[in-house]
Amino acid sequence: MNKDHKVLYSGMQATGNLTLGNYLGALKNWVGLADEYECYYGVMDLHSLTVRQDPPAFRAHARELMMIYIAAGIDPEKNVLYLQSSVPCHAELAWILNCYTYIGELQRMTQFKDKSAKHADNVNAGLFTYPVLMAADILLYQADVVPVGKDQLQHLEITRDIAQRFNGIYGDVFTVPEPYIGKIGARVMSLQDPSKKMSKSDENPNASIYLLDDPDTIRRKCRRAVTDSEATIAYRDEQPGLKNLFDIYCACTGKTPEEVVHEFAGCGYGQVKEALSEAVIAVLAPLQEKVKELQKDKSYIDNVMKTNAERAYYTANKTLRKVKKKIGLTDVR
Ligand code: AQP
Repeated sequence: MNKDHKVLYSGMQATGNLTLGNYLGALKNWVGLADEYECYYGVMDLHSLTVRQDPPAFRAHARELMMIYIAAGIDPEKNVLYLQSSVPCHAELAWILNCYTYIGELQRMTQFKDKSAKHADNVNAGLFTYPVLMAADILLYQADVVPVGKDQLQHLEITRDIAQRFNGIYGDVFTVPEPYIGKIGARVMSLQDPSKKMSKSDENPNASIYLLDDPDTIRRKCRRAVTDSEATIAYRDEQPGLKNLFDIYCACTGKTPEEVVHEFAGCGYGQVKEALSEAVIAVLAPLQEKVKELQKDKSYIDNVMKTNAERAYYTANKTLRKVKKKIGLTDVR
């Protein structure tokens, strides 16, 4: 890892099985960034607690996410890959930053409104203060850039506001992060409702292709994907289901929408779905193979989690100590 590089921070929640959306929209684009940036990628298990988790499944998902990061090509020696909960500084800084964040700011967050509507029986305080924990995640590592999807931009904005407010009082403590302007990943929509994004917490398993789905399951889900009754091969907003299938096909094959429309001219939707499933299977096969290998090597993953947690802690604690000193907390160690 090159310490002279700018710092990049990102992560994924360990809420469930990762989808093709998580892969094509984020993970795939993280590979190789370590040549340009000092990269930190968290398995954001503390964030996942805003929704009730089944403890054994949750633990397994967090571990599996770590394996998927590595299987996707993110080298744990060139990047820092770690479990958020293994670095206690996150929760500690989040508490401090809570005291520098206004209720009104948090009330404006659209994700809070969406998620509290979705989990109306469990609108907990963690769901409300989620953006403060996210600010702590980013600011602890003095991140210069954060690759974020459109739906997370508002959270990055509040992170910047909190950092600027804190710096305004105590001097330059935090780097104020910018959104990462790089290759933008594909936005993958639900196979069952193309107006919604493909999401790991979708209750309908046919809506998402999971990264570890076997080939037959992928073929079945593609066959059942919602299209339209126009029976026209075109790439346009009026045919959102087909457009989504083409977007996924383009992301998997590297082709452009024009090339793809040309390729399938005169075909039925069945042929598009068949070609799509084979393209997805081909993209996921090497990743699945690697995950299988990693699953057999328990001590390797244990060791990655331990050593990377230490590397992350070293950086995070440096920032936290500075923060504590600035605000007047006593350091007795
Ligand atoms: N459908 C998608 N298309 C493109 N990118 C996507 N991402 C998520 N879904 C799509 C990107 O994946 C990263 C991980 O996000 P996260 O785990 O923090 O949670 P999320 O964005 O809320 O993703 P999910 O799958 O919808 O999770 P749940 O269901 O747990 O809320 C982000 O970079 C995101 O942009």
